[in-house]
Amino acid sequence: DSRTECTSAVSLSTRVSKNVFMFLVCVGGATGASSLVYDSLMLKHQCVCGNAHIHPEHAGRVQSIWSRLQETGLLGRCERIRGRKASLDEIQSVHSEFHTLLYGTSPLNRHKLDHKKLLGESVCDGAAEPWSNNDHTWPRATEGGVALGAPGQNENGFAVVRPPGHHAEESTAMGFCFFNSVAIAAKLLQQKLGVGKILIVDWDIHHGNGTQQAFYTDPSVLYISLHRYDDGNFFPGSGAPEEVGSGAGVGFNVNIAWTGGVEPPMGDVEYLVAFRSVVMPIAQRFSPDVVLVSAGFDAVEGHQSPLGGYNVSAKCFGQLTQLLMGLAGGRVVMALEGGHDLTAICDASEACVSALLGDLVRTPAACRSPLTVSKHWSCLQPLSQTSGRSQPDGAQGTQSEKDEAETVSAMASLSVDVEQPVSVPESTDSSR
Ligand code: X5A
Ligand code: ZN
Repeated sequence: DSRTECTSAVSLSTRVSKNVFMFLVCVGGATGASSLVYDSLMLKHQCVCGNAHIHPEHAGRVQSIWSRLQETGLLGRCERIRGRKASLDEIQSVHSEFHTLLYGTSPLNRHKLDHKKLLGESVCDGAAEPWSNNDHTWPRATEGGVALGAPGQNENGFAVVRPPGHHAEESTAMGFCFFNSVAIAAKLLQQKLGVGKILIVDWDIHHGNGTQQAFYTDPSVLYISLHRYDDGNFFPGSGAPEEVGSGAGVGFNVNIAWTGGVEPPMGDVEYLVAFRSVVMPIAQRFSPDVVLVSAGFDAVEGHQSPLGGYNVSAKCFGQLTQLLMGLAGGRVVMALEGGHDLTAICDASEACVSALLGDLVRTPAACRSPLTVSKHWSCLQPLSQTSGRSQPDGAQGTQSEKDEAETVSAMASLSVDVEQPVSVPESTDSSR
């Protein structure tokens, strides 16, 4: 069971005190705005060993991304949202009281907990797992921030947050995760802001076992994860395609579980095809009110096993972002999960924020203008409208025609070799 390594992580983490942040994620601003969430408080979460470079999940991750967004001018084009601390009650929308107090309060506050268990030996065993935190950063660095509002039409956002959350279960911290930020955001959107249906897309290379657990019986939250599975031999070991939800939630848990290792590694083609053939059709039928993305970037080229192994390009995640923006009236809110190669996570974050801002993702010239061949192929009509942040609303062409055109366009812009579908031109009056 590949979760074993995690068990040691958890037992270690219960012996040390920590500062865990829960920053989130939901945005609300002027119509059409893109928002970014970041707070330097999140830099304080670190191992007591103080040896940041042996821990892949370190403060430099979010610092680098934030710098990149600044340097590229993307930051200046977004609204900045400051998170606020989550209340213990809010965290308990997903986590048990014990877990919430254990990771979300000062050691001095933990009167309900077993102090021997908590304050026993405080060690870093040198393993490449960061959990423990430094009491010196107390008390400011506690629970982190939480939803500020539901995004409106064409509002979207990107939360540059750490630590990640999607592995955190009701009462279990694992895989660098303590509180499940995205799951908490989804609960709060529903409970406090009256949002109905929420789609969570999780493209971190690891299965989001915590998120799956949180909504396994819930038909109002559709969880779709793409992850390296390898028949259960890749961390965390869960995420089989047979795990489809239970009770009222049957069908609302979708595991796109890659198997077959890394020879060859999965890449842009597989991710685009999965979106085209599974993610988007299901998502369109579900018709969510808001889309949350557990945006881990450890599937991006530059990450080796066991923290990666795939070859998806950073740009591809921009394309996937653009596809998701066709859902929920463009209300797409992304939160960083895993990924530790700084170049890769900066490139991918840049691509996603750029897509959220509506920057044109290149489409083939043959499809772009009404004066080209698209005039003679009605199936290409929607492509002429894909610039800007909104997707076509289906006035022309069937959904599957639109999907096809979008995938072809996305692949063309990524310069991957795909066989173009061979078909006969439609009758001459089809261009009307
Ligand atoms: C969030 C994330 C990876 C955990 C791997 C543990 N965690 N070996 O990517
Ligand atoms: Zn991951």
